[in-house]
Amino acid sequence: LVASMEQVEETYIMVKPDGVQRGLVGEIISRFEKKGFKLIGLKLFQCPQDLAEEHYIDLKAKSFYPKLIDYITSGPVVCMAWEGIGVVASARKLIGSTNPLQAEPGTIRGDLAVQTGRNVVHGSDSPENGKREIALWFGEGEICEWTPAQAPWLR
Ligand code: 3AN
Repeated sequence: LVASMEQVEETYIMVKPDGVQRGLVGEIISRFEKKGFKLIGLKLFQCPQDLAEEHYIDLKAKSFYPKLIDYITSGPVVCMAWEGIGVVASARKLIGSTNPLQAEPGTIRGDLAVQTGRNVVHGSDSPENGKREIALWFGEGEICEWTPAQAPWLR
């Protein structure tokens, strides 16, 4: 576990329709930027039914699955790919528990949400799922691998 925390990973983070409609997009992006992760993909996107079903395929048997699909397709989402050392687990910590009432203050859900069915943000739960979800939500050419410039224009 310690070794995996030192790996450069990629995670899929998504502001859900409630987060977009409540004007929380900037605030949520900000949490990951300030932590020091690198943004490598970003778009506003209306999720089609089939993509929602594929994304949540592991939850297909759950009673709340139809509601979950309705929720995630109810309006545009903001799709993000973030890269960094241990970014998958760290992003989950920044996001907080699935049930916002149990999420610690200081986390995104702890600070900004009340209900599990409206928990404003998604984050991949493993490096494997990070890769899978980025490939699912982003097309070829939408992920930008970049290195910070030396910024000579500041001197
Ligand atoms: P997390 O998003 O914290 O990884 P998961 O993967 O267990 O949580 O669940 C995926 C999504 O399914 C949650 N973000 C939430 O929107 C929804 N969900 C999970 N549990 C419930 C539940 N008991 N009732 C309604 N929706 C749920």
